[in-house]
Amino acid sequence: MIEHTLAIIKPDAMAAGHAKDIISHIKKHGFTIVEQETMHLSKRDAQAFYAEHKDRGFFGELVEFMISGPVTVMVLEKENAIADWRKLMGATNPAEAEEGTIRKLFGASKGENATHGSDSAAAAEREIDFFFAEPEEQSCCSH
Ligand code: 3AN
Repeated sequence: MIEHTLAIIKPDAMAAGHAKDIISHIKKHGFTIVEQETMHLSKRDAQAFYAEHKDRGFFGELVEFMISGPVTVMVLEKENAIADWRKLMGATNPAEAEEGTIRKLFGASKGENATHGSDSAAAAEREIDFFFAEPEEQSCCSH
């Protein structure tokens, strides 16, 4: 089934100049980028986007990191896009990610791990709407 998923190139990878390489990986693996926008999230945006993690110990650190610089937010389209993008990103912890995955290549730590990807169909729908719904229905952004 053709699916859509939300991908984010996080501030660490943007600052290190890896965005182009990550985008070429994405294209090489058969994804079509149907939306793409570079923006600087506000604190409110980042807190809302990661609301499901608000009770986890790293929430404050995660929010501060995600607003520390610009991010590139994309909607990816492909057969089985949600699972395939998670697979191409690799494990949350780059040290445990498989060779050749984006987090293995470009991630530094569990927090600074280069990219985000929706983890389910429900999350993909919510996250895509968060950034790309019609303006009057959007939760984000200050851009
Ligand atoms: P994933 O992004 O692989 O779905 P989750 O859902 O476990 O990973 O974590 C959500 C976000 O929180 C990830 N983007 C990750 O970078 C961050 N995160 C997870 N664990 C930690 C941690 N121990 N310290 C800082 N940030 C973390």
